Amino acid sequence: LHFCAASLCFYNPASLPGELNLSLTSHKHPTVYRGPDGSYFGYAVDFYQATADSNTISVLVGAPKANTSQPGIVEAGAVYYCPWPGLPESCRQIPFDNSNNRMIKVNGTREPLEFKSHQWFGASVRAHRGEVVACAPLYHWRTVKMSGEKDPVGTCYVAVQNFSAYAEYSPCRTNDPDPEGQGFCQAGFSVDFTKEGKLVVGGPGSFYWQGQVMTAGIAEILNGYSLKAVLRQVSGEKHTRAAEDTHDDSYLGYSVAVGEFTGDSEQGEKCKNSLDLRNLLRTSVAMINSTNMTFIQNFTGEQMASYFGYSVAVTDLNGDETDDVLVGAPLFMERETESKPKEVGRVYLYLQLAPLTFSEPVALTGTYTFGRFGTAIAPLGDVNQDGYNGRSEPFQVKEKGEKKIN
Ligand SMILES: *[C@@H]1O[C@H](CO)[C@@H](O)[C@H](O)[C@H]1NC(C)=O
Ligand SMILES: *[C@@H]1O[C@H](CO)[C@@H](O)[C@H](O)[C@H]1NC(C)=O
Ligand SMILES: *[C@@H]1O[C@H](CO)[C@@H](O)[C@H](O)[C@H]1NC(C)=O
Ligand SMILES: *[C@@H]1O[C@H](CO)[C@@H](O)[C@H](O)[C@H]1NC(C)=O
Ligand SMILES: *[C@@H]1O[C@H](CO)[C@@H](O)[C@H](O)[C@H]1NC(C)=O
Ligand SMILES: *[C@@H]1O[C@H](CO)[C@@H](O)[C@H](O)[C@H]1NC(C)=O
Ligand SMILES: [Ca+2]
Repeated sequence: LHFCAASLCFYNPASLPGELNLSLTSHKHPTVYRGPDGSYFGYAVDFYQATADSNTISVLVGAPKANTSQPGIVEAGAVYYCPWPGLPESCRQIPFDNSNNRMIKVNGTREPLEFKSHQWFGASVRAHRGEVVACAPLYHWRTVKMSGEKDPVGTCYVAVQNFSAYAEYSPCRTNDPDPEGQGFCQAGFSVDFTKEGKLVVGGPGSFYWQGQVMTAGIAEILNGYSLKAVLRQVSGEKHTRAAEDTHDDSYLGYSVAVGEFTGDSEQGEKCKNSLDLRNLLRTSVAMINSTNMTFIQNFTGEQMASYFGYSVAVTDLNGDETDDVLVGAPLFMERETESKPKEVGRVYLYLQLAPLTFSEPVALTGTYTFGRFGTAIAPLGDVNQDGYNGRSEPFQVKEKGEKKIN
């Protein structure tokens, strides 16, 4: 398997609904995939390989406003499987969930237990070997209260063994409703896999928007899974806890990325913590120990309201087999002397020099005013299987409604 240059660009789904332009060899002959108009096809994308030795790669495309075959549900959102190379109409919806809203009997009357319409399924999607996770951060459920409130807890679905089994994982659908609990969690706003294949789910709305990060094993999610188990504690699940209210509005879990930073096989996660109310001038990204979900260290932005941490990515950029960290700040303003500040966006690169020791950040600044450089960063991974995660610029940046991987 060999790809020459790798370059991915797709247009902002809002400006060009329903079309994804993918080019893995050159800009001249891109593969174009098309989804339904208005479905936000292309909102999330990942590459998928059924098994490590499989010689085909396909593309998974999230379309969070797509209609599905789920009875009575409007715009649930979907994830499409697109063979690559493939024709524009070759993408098919992956049947993560074919069912209607579950119902519950409350005080003698049947009521919906959950609300899947407009849930934004496919807003996040990630693949790891033959396993795929996709989430619906705006999935609501009725809560445990008699009064029947609707809380946007969010939910995720996993597919294993090349889409032969599926299970739901909704870590915030718990007995702890309302904004002060996990009711506004929006689990799956961001999601990733650890290298061992554990799931890492970000829920930025828990605990008055302090946010929360959960991890759970795929095997544990599948083991004993039942549609009837609405409130379910997955064994071995770990999560960060509520902190003092000075941490409200931190949005921990707005974005997550996983890497190895301790020199052994342990992994730490990087999670956004965009605004810390103790000090409104500070924005930061927190590194969390995935073994016991405690904070290890924080990376701090240089500019207030630059949205430092809007996106994070972890990959080995310099080929020394240690994970490095990229942090996006898409609203970063460049201040040139005697001119108005220009909002250009910035991406910071931290090279890991030794376990948990990082270089001073190298800043890459956007070139277009209002280009929001750094909105999305994704390591392309070893798509050409040459042992490097890209060579010169193996990250994806968004600028002027276009995404590129070089
Ligand atoms: C989904 O279906 C509804 C009603 O059937 C329609 O109004 C809406 O435009 C459709 N949305 C998309 C993205 O196709
Ligand atoms: C349950 O139903 C009874 C009789 O219809 C009613 O009096 C009671 O208020 C209801 N309880 C709740 C919590 O809605
Ligand atoms: C994996 O699933 C896809 C989509 O259903 C299918 O096209 C492909 O042939 C399957 N691959 C293997 C190795 O089973
Ligand atoms: C992460 O947590 C585990 C379990 O408590 C601990 O053994 C390990 O030293 C921690 N790692 C760091 C870098 O704090
Ligand atoms: C997590 O691990 C760190 C480092 O070993 C330790 O200091 C801390 O107390 C642990 N926290 C919990 C909640 O176990
Ligand atoms: C990092 O930020 C988190 C969340 O704001 C905070 O709880 C933690 O104490 C900070 N850790 C360090 C080492 O500064
Ligand atoms: Ca490195």
